[in-house]
Amino acid sequence: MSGNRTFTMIKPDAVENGHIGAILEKITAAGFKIAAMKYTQLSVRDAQAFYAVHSERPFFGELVEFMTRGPIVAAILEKDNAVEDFRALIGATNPAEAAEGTIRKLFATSIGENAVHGSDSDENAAIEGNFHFAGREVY
Ligand code: FUP
Repeated sequence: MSGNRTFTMIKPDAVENGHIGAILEKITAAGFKIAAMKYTQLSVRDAQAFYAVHSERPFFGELVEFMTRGPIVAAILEKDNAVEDFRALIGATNPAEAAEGTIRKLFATSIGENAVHGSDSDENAAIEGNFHFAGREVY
């Protein structure tokens, strides 16, 4: 059964380019409720831990550098079928392959700087949400 929560980050590129408001508008217009949210900057250690699954990949160093270069917006989002519906809303990892109207198609510039993160499973949504938020920060 699919869960009703997912985790997202508006990444440093989208923050730098002034897209926080437009992205939150797309998210709420798609029916997601905000269960938790914060504006914060990842340390190198945070980014290495968050993306540990990619630690052996050739792009890992660049990914960590990118994700730590400026602030992000981290949020837990709530909706039926949250993980799958949010992945559909953001589009493919590579914006060149993302469907029209998706957040990455609209706001991302490259596969490395792709504007938003969305959890890929209910299990990872819970792990990632717990990484960023204490229980009392989730409503
Ligand atoms: P996604 O689940 O769509 O965020 O994509 P992945 O988990 O596969 O990748 C996580 C992040 O690694 C991406 F958002 C950007 C970075 N990445 C690259 O820089 N190059 C790649 O070829 C694949 C991923």
